[in-house]
Amino acid sequence: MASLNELESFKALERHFITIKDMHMREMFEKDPDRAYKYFIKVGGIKLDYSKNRLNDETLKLLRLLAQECSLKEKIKAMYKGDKINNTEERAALHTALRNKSSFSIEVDGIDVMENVNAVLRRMEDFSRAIRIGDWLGYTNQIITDIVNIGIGGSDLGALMTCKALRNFGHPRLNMHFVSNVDGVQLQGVLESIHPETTLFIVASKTFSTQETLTNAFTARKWFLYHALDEKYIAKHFVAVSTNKQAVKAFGIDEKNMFEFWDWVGGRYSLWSAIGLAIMIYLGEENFSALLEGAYLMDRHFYCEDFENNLPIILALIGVWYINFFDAGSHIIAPYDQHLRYFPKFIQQLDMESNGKQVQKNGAKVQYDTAPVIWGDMGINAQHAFFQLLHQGTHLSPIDLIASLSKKGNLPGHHEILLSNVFAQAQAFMRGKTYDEVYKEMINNGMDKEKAEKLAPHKVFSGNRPSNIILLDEINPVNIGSLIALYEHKIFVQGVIWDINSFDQWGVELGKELAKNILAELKGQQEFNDYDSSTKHLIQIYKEFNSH
Ligand code: G6Q
Repeated sequence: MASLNELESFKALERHFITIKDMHMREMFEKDPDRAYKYFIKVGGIKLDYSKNRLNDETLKLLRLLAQECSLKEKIKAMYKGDKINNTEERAALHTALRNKSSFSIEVDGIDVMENVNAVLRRMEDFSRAIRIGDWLGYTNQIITDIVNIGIGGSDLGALMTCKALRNFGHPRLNMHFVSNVDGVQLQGVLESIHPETTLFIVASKTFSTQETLTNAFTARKWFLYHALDEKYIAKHFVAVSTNKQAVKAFGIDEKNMFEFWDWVGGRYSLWSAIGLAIMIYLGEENFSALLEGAYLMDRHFYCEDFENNLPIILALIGVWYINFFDAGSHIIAPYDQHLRYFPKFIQQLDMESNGKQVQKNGAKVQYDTAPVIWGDMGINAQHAFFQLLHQGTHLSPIDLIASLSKKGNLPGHHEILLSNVFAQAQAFMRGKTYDEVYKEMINNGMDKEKAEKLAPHKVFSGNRPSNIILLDEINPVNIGSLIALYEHKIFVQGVIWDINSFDQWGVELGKELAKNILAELKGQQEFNDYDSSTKHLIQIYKEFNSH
């Protein structure tokens, strides 16, 4: 594919950008009050208001042309039918197969994957049911009360985020724990709060070779055996989720206690697979199925709907507009619902690990920006912290404000406050406050002219700062499934536009590789001399500090 910036539609967008870049959204709303209705879309239980963006019909038309010129339609089809679109690892990216609720078969290397997908789902269901109804007993015949998921990155964040998001649907007896950090403080804290007789450990690792996960898993195993005294009890308290049968066996977990998935499931796209075992145990098989249903709904929408009415495509193109034309280097995710507190973290991995790339699929260096820095936090708290920069700082930082419409479960009076803040923030980002408005307000409040003139510049908000408002009808498994799939597809579309491989992650390798020698050095097992002076110095400081 030609470089993005050489495409006709890209050049047309560059010309169009010059005509629109200084236009204020206030003006756009005044000229076209209909934009609130025009730039609004609803899919299932998710609504998007994208009217508060620096764009018009022409912008959207040109962005859609760009998507066409990048063969987006064909590339969506290729992903869904199992083509090996992850070209550097020669793998398909088939998370859509994991929630394929249709009866269509999907093939990889000529083999229908749906049979295996459904077989593992059935096994997960049987196992989850047994834990939930108390049929699965620990080594002293007690029911399981605590689940500890040991995994990191894609084998942690999806399950953690979803369990927290859907806490209201969780089994009241089950306490969920997630251990990812190799800093023993985390595991120790969990071990101090659980009992070996009533705990199930899920060791979740696609490769089953991840240092942090295996270290935590071995420590947990040791702790368990210290209490249980007999290895035969491991089978009642440890299960594995992995693609690597041999390594699971070598760890001492029986194959019948292993839940399989496949190399075509990327870590950060894996919560729909057996990696979601913790989710299924906590929520139950029906709610897990509803989660898949919600994702499937978004998958169908993404596949079938034309570009103009396609939610993930709209979100993706708006993002491209800011990144490649306005030079916006970051994007903020701000949920206004306590359940979604891990959502920014989850999207941070999903987006930045997928699209934080610097070469096109053919290896040529990109001549344009790719993924923005994704950051964010609970919106309501962030208003009292970093929103200052978003309102008055010098960077253009587009933001997604995410909230649920339903008051259900909230304390009286709280939900209205929450939602009024979502709407007010988006309004403030868009409108801002001019010098005249600020000045007049101060004079009307009785301030003297001289003081008002001094203070006014500090109280000016330039506005014209873009936001998307994403409203969920309510927080439930279907809507959470749709929301996650929405972002997955948004990220995919952007990867297609930038012609990068969204499904590999070579960037995480170098540090891991270098850590091996340094670890041997810190343990005093080996000495290497080819470090830079800073690394050498740091190693020396550590050794000296711990030598007495
Ligand atoms: C995700 C990444 C990465 C991965 C972890 C854990 O897409 O590949 O976050 O999930 O490094 O890997 P394992 O599941 O193999 O332990």
